[in-house]
Amino acid sequence: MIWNETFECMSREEMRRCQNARLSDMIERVYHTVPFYRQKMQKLNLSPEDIRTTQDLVKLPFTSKNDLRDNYPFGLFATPMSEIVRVHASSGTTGKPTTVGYTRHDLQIWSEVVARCFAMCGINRHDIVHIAYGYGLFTGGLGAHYGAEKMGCTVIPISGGNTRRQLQIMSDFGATVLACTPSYALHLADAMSEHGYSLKDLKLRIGVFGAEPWTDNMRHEIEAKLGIQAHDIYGLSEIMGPGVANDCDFKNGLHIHEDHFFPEIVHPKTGEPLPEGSEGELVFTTITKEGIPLIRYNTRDLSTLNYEPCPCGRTLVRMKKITGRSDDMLIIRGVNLFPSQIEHVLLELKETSPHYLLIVDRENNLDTLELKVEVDRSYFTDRISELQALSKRIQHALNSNLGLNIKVTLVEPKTLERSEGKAKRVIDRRKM
Ligand code: DLL
Repeated sequence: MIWNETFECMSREEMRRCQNARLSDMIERVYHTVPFYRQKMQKLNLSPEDIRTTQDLVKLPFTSKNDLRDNYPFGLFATPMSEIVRVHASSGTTGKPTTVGYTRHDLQIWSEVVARCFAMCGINRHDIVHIAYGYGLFTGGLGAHYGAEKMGCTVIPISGGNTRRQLQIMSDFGATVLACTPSYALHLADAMSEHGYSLKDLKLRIGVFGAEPWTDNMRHEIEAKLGIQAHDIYGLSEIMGPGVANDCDFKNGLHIHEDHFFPEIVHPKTGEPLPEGSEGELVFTTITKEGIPLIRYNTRDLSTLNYEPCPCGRTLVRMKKITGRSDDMLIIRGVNLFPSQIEHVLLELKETSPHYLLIVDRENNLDTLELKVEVDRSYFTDRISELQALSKRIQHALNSNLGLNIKVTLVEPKTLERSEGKAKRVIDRRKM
């Protein structure tokens, strides 16, 4: 089933026309409502008339996560707060999250694009959709929820955590679709036998997995263990949330809803737009969003664009499964984490020095984190109880700031390896 044939199967020519018209409207709007963009354009001697087609976009600079941080919390919103009906947030590079706001119209578009994604996966209104993405400031839970409801599915808004209960509800309610991170899907699959479930207790047929990088090997493993078709859903809070792109039955790239999110691939070092087929940073311009329209937002995700027609019938451009990031952002159990956020927390604590090493691993398909941190010389002691209390305090500070449980191991001053160049702060041992 194709959810919206008009937009998903347009000719290239029609799509360009649609994108150009929407882009001009958006530029006109933000020029008059968002001082940040107006000033940028004025500095470059550009007026809205200079940006009429998607090809003109190169005249404008990129927008980054830092720009959102510098305008925290609502400085980039393009409508009065009375028009904003929802706010979400995701990790920033330091203490402040990046915040996004949605008008009612934005929420309608978000539901539409998620419904399109679900249709690409083969989901229909008879499905019972178990949503184990987190609900809250994270966009995963509510984003998937509204899309599934729009489609008319029966939604189980279970949110994340509590594996035993997830299995029980999935089995008792007869869920046919599972939506969660791919690593959690594998964890659920592996935990089945321990909790007394087998595949015959579940009616699952489709999985909608995203929010973190995963490989086709993981896809095959999940499909075999859960007896389902596993699909990849991509998105990010800044652009909308889940639903920016999704793969169809052919699983050969994710169709981008380019009538709402105009994609470019640029060179990670020079920022130059790259020709079709080259790998680079994925950049999006939102051409219909009202709450917080973003111009040339650099996601730092690495991918490739493919404009070849797809056998599924959709003409929407496809992005290759994300192959990595051009910055140091980690995704831990679906939560985005920048090492600089850890540093930020450590700097607030006088007992520690900012010399640390973060070790990321995966146990039973769940990410684990260990932080080795040097105790400041003036606080170093041989008393085990004092050290234990200190590591608890650090763990608590990390948890309340980052929302992640991190095992803290204190080490003596000057024991972590110093590097002459860029400090090595992270060892990622996860195999995907
Ligand atoms: O993770 C939105 C989302 C929720 C997508 C549920 C899919 C499903 P953020 O927390 O802002 O938003 O994180 C966005 O996560 O820039 C990518 O680095 C990564 N990411 C999201 N989906 C995928 C995916 C949500 N399918 C960041 N494959 C993005 C690889 C993904 N990475």
